Amino acid sequence: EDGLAAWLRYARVPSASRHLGKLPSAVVTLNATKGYPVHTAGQELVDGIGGLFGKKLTVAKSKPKGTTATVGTVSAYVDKNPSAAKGLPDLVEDGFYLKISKGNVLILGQNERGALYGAFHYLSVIAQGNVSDFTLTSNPDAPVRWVNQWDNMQDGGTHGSVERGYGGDSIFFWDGHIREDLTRAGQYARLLASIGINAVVANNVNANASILTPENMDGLARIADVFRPYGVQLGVSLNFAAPQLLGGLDTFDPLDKTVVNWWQGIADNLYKRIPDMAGYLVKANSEGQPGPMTYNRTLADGANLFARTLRPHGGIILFRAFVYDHRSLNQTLDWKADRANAAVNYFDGLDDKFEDNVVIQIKYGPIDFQVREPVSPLFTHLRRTGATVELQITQEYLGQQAHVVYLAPMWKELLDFDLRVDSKPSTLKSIVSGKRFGQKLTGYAGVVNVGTNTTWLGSHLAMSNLYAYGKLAWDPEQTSTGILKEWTTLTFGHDKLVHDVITKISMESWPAYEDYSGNLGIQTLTDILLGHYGPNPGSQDGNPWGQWTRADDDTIGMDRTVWNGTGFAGQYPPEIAAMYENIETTPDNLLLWFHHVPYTQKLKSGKTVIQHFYDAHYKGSATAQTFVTLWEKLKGRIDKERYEHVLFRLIYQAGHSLVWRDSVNQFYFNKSGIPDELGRVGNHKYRIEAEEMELKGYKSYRVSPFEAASGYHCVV
Ligand code: BDP
Repeated sequence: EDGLAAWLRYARVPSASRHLGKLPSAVVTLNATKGYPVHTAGQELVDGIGGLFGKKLTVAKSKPKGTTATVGTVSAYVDKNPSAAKGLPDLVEDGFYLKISKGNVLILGQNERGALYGAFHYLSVIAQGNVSDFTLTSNPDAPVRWVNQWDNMQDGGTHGSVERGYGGDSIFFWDGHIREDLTRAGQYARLLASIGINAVVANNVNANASILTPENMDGLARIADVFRPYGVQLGVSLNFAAPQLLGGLDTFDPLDKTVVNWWQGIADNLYKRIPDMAGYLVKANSEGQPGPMTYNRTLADGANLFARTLRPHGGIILFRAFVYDHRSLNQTLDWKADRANAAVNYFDGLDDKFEDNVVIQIKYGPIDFQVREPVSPLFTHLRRTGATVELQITQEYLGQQAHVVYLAPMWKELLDFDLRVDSKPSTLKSIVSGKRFGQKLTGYAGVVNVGTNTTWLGSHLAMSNLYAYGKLAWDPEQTSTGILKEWTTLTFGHDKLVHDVITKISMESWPAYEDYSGNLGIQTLTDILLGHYGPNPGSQDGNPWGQWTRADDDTIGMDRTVWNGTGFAGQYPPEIAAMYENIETTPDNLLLWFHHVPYTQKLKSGKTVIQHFYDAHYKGSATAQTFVTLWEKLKGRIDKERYEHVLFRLIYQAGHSLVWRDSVNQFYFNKSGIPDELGRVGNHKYRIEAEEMELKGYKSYRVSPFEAASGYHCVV
């Protein structure tokens, strides 16, 4: 079990032979064409029921004798059975209808993709051991359910790396070109289709203009070809300066006629090759990327340029709200500088300026995928223009797949958060479903940096995050534990102990990580300038990328109030602004996000901030130690390959959580000089420093930041 099949293993269910009578004997596909989703659905049903139950199905064009699974679009079905139309429910785009009755299965999609989703759903239900009759109508909560890969076409001129990818090289690119062998890309599309994802942007948001050469456009068409059987559409990230970088024009001004024509040519050429292309993703004027503001044009001018070239082809553009100037934000120069303010400021006044095929893609929080952020207030400012929420399945700031962090509970908290627009219920999920403000194009974008590693993400357990992302984008009402249960059964089988252990580890993992990496809303205290991985609280301040802690010897936290701080709290609707403005009503877990307080500030729990820091870091890392012993209970209950792989990582996580604990605690102890009430911090009297031992074949090195190793040294 190398992980390649993920949750689509179709492993034999317990007592399979007892259920054979409740299963179809043949598959009928309606108007199926090879290379399109209805045909794929037929194939999956044959493979799935064969694998799960050992029953070999035949594929028939018309109704054979015996029980059948019929799969197709509603219209194909109604063409053949006009009288059935009345009994069928209303489906929205990509939705499906399932009717299971005594071994006969009817799977109808609003479109071909919906039919495939229905087939995957049916297979998932029976894989979980449920072969009883049921009827289900399932419609997606939002139309945009995209994945963004951050794959580079080339890296130092040699191969395709993945920015913030922890699972190997790109499955799409190699050596500046699209790979010849796209088998993995097809397998990826299959996984994504099974969780309702309908488009993938294959190249990095920090886009290389060379993606648009004729040769690479041909390559993109080959990617679209391997996606198409699964109903996954291709999207492309653009470099705003491509007219200049690639096209040889002397400008990339979005209002310049030659630029507009150049981009129209690009859209026409792409759609000639890929008639069903989903559209574009654009990162502009952010972190050094070019954009319309270079020419004093608005972000709307920039987005609309692409929207208009896509309109004749039916494409859409996801335009990112992650816009800020990392050079002008230097808190040492300006106490009020706050990157969190950037998105709302830049998009101010633009809501009614966007074309209707523009969607604004907004990261869940105002900064950047931190372990705890408030919901971005920009969601409340766009009422005419639709928004997608950008989630990060890749655990960039959350342990990079070397730490288990099950993210569904965090996403649920964000999606359920009520932003109280106009003092009315306004949960994030109701905004990104389009229900709250009535926009048509809204939804979800997930950064998923899979790679060539057979585990896809670099860790078997991290795949529950990808699964949960798709499930929540389809239906945000599902529970974190319910999704996890499904995923565990499909990935590891039915053993109760396996379920108990994976549930316990997963559900404790985000709180534990928050506890040992950065609590009370101070954000993930990672190294901010390099890899965003290990602890380096000192690196957070005094640089323009800034997740700033504003820590000094007596105080900590970022004052984002209107009355005294950066004013960020005032970007929320009044009820929420009032809650965050006041220290008494700000929840403890966001205290340091919104307020600058003494280390001795009392929390609602009665503890001081600094004592909470110390305790939380001990608590979180203690929880991580238990993951190892919990997992060890599963020896012999799951296959050796995955057991060992996960165990190795959990042991590593347990150790690294101690490094986190001691670094962060030591750092704030040094700063504040306030001792830990329990005498633990800075007191390692039973610890033996490796560098003090006799070393054969090892050398001792000084460590930076010093607090990341006891005694300032590590041994390598
Ligand atoms: C940051 C990542 C960087 C991305 C950027 C983005 O570190 O690699 O390019 O976000 O989302 O978190 O554009």
